[in-house]
Amino acid sequence: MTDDLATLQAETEAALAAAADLRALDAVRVGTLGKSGALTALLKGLGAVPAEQRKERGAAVNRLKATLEAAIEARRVALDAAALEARLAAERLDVTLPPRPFPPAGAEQGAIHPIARTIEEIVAIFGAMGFALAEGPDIEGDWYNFGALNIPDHHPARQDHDTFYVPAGPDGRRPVLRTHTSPVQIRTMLGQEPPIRVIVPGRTWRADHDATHSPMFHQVEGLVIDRGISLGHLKGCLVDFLRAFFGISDLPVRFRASYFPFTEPSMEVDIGWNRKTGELGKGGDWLEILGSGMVHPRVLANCGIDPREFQGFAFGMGIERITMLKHGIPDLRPFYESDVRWLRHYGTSPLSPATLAEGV
Ligand code: 2NL
Repeated sequence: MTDDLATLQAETEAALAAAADLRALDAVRVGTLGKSGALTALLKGLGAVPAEQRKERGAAVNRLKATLEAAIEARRVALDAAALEARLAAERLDVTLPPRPFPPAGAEQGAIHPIARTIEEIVAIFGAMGFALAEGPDIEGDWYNFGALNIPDHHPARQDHDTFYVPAGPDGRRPVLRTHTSPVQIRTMLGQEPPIRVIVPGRTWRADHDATHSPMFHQVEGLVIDRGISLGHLKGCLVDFLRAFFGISDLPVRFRASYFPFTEPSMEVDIGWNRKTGELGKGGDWLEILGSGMVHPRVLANCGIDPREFQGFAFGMGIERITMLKHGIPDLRPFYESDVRWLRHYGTSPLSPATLAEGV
């Protein structure tokens, strides 16, 4: 190797050894192999070498090029490894540290509102049975809230006295604040093919206001549609739900014939309790807890489902009511008053989500 090549090799190797990081390395690479690099200049100069020396000189320059390329790559691998080592050392986690205090020092612990908690519990129970969560708008069209559900035009629930209407728009239709969550099931049936299994919690509205009624309250409804669905499925599903929700494995449950325009047959569902003490599960008295039935064939047809092929059951209950029963809450009004003493007392920790592991 001629002196100039040996010098370039020695200088470049010294520069590589001195390059402390990937940026410095790149500067060496550009200075050697880049457009105006030292080695590139040697390659460009080959044309000026006398013909008889050109072959040998060309081979020597190209050997040096390969050598330097390999040296640069080796340095890059070494610097990469060193950078990773440094990151691993700097970002080391001590998994033996105790958890940070929650809430942080000086902050107040928040709590999950009992209504939200009951919804989480219901969704956990029905979720384990294969139901999907469905939600929809508070402001509904008249047909979704009443018509599709086989509720006749003259029905009291449709009267201005019982229901909140929004002033009519340019099309003359009056939107309604949904009086139940059923319009979400109507939308579900219109939007997807059976089989359908949905659980539908949400805010609902009725023009009622006294010690046991609020104009805004919460409901949860459920809907199952498939081939061959029977009252047996309805009963098994609701008995399992009530026993899981109230945490009483032998809770007595009674089905009693009733009437709803959207189900046929219809049944109220009662649970056993002691009227005097309020204790659930024993005592020989019955307490109405929810409404249910087989989806009326006209409701299925309204949603484009052939009632000769598909059957279903549905149910609905008031969330405030079952929450008050489960936790012995005596008064409805504090649910909406945001009194932190009440919330602290009846709220649950945000760090203990509802699961079925030890009962919800
Ligand atoms: C109650 C009773 C009920 C339903 C709700 C329903 C929904 C569709 C079709 C058929 Cl889309 N039924 N929902 C059925 C029976 C009873 O609620 O007492 N709620 C508080």
